[in-house]
This record gives sequence, structure tokens and C-alpha cells, in this order.
Amino acid sequence: MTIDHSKDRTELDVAIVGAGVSGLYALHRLRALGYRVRVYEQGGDAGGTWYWNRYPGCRCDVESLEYSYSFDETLEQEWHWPERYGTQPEILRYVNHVVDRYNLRKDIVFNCPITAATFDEETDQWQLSTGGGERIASRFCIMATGNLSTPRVPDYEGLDSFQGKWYHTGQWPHDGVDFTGLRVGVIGTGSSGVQSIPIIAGQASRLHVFQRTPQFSLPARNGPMDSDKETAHKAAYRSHREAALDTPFGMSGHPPPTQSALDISDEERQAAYEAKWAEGGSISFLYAYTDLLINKAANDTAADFVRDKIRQTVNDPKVAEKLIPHDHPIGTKRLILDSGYFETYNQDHVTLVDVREAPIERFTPEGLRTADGNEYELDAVVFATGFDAMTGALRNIALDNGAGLTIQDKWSNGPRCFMGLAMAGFPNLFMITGPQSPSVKAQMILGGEQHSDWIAEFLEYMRLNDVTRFEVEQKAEDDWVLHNNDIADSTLYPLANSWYVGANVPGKPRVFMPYVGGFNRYKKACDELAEKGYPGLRLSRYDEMSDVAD
Ligand code: N01
Repeated sequence: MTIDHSKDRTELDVAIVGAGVSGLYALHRLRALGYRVRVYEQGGDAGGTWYWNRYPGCRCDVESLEYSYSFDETLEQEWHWPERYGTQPEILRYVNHVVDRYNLRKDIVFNCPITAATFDEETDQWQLSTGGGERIASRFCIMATGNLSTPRVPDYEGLDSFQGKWYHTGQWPHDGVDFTGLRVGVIGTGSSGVQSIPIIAGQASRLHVFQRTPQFSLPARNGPMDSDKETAHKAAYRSHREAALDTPFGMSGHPPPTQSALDISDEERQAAYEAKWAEGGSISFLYAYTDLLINKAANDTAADFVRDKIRQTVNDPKVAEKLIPHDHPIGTKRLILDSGYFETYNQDHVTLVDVREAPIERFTPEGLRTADGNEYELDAVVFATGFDAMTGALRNIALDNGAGLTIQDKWSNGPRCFMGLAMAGFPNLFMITGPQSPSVKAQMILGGEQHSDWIAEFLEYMRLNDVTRFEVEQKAEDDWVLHNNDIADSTLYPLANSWYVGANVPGKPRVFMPYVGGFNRYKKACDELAEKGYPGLRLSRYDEMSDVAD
């Protein structure tokens, strides 16, 4: 991109890309500190993932009393969540309430994708371009672009010829879709597929689910908010939030396990799993024992328990066996929470099609054909086929450092970041919940708040020290990437072909992307970095180009 030094451009201290839950909080926090901040959002309104994912059954898998902002105690007390887990419309209503309550809208530009960003070495500013041709110069840029924000539709031959309608769960029509009386196909059985399939089955005259890989799913046990629980939680909200910060996944209410799954009798273990199954929730289940995610034999006890539950739920034993995962340890792909998913296959009009055995060969005007020659006539197809996770959004921007390095080059062998917050070679650029931070492995709103607070304090430190530029030292990044990989390799996570390693996108380098050392451990590392004066980050001023701190 050519650098624009003209005056007819917006001048900012901080440009934030993305008005999801993280970008919104970053705006609120930085504006209060007096920075000139603006958010650029490609969608028509705020909410990020909750703006786009409007598919039937979409709901958060973190309990609503936890999945909410913690920065304002009055907001916490006043907001009432009607259900144990928030539905997409309810969460979007909450997000919009936050936007209005803190008057954020005036500093957000909607329908405005950032298409290119170049760092200007001369002025220590990012030069951003929008889809509409606007130019922005900003000292700092924060990419709050989300981890699951780039939907992926597999490249199927013949899709253009299909005469029915098709949808992706991550780009759902705002006025909804009525499948009543239609022959519907759903491709994909991750969280989005598993949540939407029971609802779509309730409308469709015929439903075919095209499954490539079965996944583990547990009952969510959703229901109306228990008012006693809400009152008790709100009475102690501060201590819940404090406790959440000190957990590996950023959620309170789950006492740390103390025992190995292999150190107790089969009967005791079975009873514990039954209790967790009845309680609902994935953290509670995976946190039953100390070693479920690090020891395959321990993991097998939990996986076998869930496999048996699937067998008990699905009437047809052949269908049940097809729905049982065998290719990955439980929890190493995002553990799904469902409401009546496996029961759906007991309905006569619902058919499971194994597309691992016979892959989808092509779409036809009438539907699709699989490799065994079977033809499926469909009026509508739902792609629940996931996202180019964690790196897709940034790689879609023409992002370069003004000195010949693009993000595509930088990440050609997979993402490399310093604590998921910044990258060597890209001065003055932050990411919120980027690769190699806890991101998707912790409560995302909490992670967004923690990152935004850390960035705010760092900006204040730079302002105080009259610094205009920070750069990540290569060694600091290399050390962090090594640390991230070492931790991942000490767990069972890399055994799964998951989107955590980019396995769902053909050709994507296989790198374990989230930090799985625990949110608490990660936060401690961030806090220590600040306390020690930001070692690993090189600080300078553009008119001097001399170091002001090490
Ligand atoms: O996407 P996914 P998702 N042919 O990647 C299949 C979060 N989330 O949108 O496993 C046939 O998990 C693919 O098969 P395979 C949550 O973190 C949260 O469901 O690659 N099938 C898989 O079955 C979640 O993990 C919530 O073999 C193909 C599915 O499509 C993440 O978002 C709700 C295919 C994709 O599953 C992503 O979930 C929703 C092909 N060519 C999402 N390509 C909650 O909070 C892909 N698939 C509850």
C-alpha cells in the first residue's frame, strides 16, 4: 500500500478493528483514558460472533452469569440473564445494551471493513484503508478481529448449479430461515451443527446430516435461570470474578480437581461422571480429574463413559456406532454442549450420512451426490463447516510492516506471536486474544477484558515515557512460541485433527494455536511483564529512533 501523508485522512491514537465483545471493551477502556479511538467494523452492527451466528439453536456454552463483562459492578447487578446459558438473541441484546449504556456507537464505523494496513516507518503510524476508500492514520492498531470470524464453505463442485438455498451458520440471514416442510441437508457436526440440527429437525420434512467426523457432546442442561443461584452469584460477584481470574479457563465455580482418574475405583469414577453428566457443562466434566487432558488412559475413562451414553440414547445401534467418536481423545476438540442432539437421530425423518466413508462428490441442481453414487434431493443446505480459525481474519487483510514483510509471509508456516498480543516485525500492532494466547480456551469476554486492560496499561507506560513505538524482539517471540508448543505437546490436544491446529482448512500449516497453559498462568506472565518494565518489547521514539527503555 502507498503511504498517504495527506491531511485528508482520519488521525487517531488507536484504531480498533472489530466491534465484537473485545473491541467494544477496548474502545470503552481507551477512550476513558483520553485516547482518540475509533472502531472499524465490517458488520452492520456490534456483537461480532453474536452478530453473525444467528443460526437456530445458537447459544453460548459458558454459563451466562460468567459470560458477561466484569468491568462495571452496576451493569453486573442490573442485567438479568433469563437462562442458564445465553441464547444468541439474548447475548446480542446484552451487547447492544452495553453499546448504548456506554455511548460506544458514536465511535464505531459500521459496514466498514479494514482492507489494508501498512506501518509507516517515518511517523510510527499505521496507515489503514477501508473498503469504502477512507484513509486512517493511527499511532497504534488493535486487531480485535475474532478467532472464529472467517466462515469456511468447502469448495464443492457444482454448488453454483444447486437450485435450492444454502446458508453458512456463521453468516446466517438476519430475518431467519423457515425450514418448515423442506428437505434439508446439514453438513458438519461441530458445535454449530450439533446446536442447530435438533431445531432444524423440528421444522424439516426430511433431514440428512452429512457427518465426516463424529464429535463428543454433553448435555448442556439448559433451563430458566435459577433465581436463588442468580441472587447468590450476584451477592458475591466480585469474588466470583476474582476466582475466575485464577482458573485455567477463566470461570468460577469449578473447584480444581485433586485426583487422577486412575487412582480411584471404577464405581467411584462412574458415579462422578454420572453426577457431572446430570449437572451439565463441559468444564465441570473435563475438570473432574487432574489428568483427563494429559493422560490417554485417564482420558479413555471419560471418553468411554460418553460413548456409552451415546449408545444408550440412540435407538439404532448402527447409527449410534457412527455417532461415536474414536479418532480423538475427549476434550481435545472443543467439547460440545447440546440440547437433545443424539435423540434427534431417533426421529424417522432424520438420517445420518457418513461422508468419511463416502465423501460428498459434488452438488447437483437437485441436491448433492456422494462418492458411493447416492443422490440426495435437497431444498436447502446448511453449511455448519466452521471457520478459518484464529488466523483467517488477519490474513484476509493486506497487512504489511512497511519494510517488506506481510502477515502472509510472517505466518506462512503458521502463526507466531508474542503472548498472542503482538508480533515481531509489526510495530505498534496489538491483537486481542490472538494465537498463542488462551483465547478460545478461556472465557472470551474475560480474555478480551484482560488483554484490553494490559494494552491500556502498556499505552499509558509508553505515554509516560514519551515513546511512540514498540517492537517485539524476535527472541521474546521465539521463546513464547516454544513455550506455547511445549505446553501443548505435554497435553493430549495435538492428537486431534481440530481447528486448534488448523486441520479443518486444507493446506493450512499444522500448528497448535491456542495457549493451553491456563488463563491464570498466562495472566501472571502478562502481569510480570508489566511489572518488570516490558522486557522483550523494544521501545523508541520516531524523531529520535533511540531506545528509551529496554
Ligand atoms: O465448526 P467446527 P463449528 N465435508 O470446525 C465439518 C465455537 N462455537 O462452527 O471434523 C464434510 O467445529 C467438520 O468435520 P471434520 C466453538 O469453539 C461455539 O461447529 O473437519 N464435513 C466438522 O464436523 C466451536 O468449536 C458455540 O472432519 C466438513 C464441522 O464441519 C467453533 O466455534 C457454538 C467439511 C465443522 O465444525 C467452531 O464450531 C458454535 C467437508 N468438506 C460454535 N468441512 C457455543 O458456544 C468441514 N466439515 C456453543
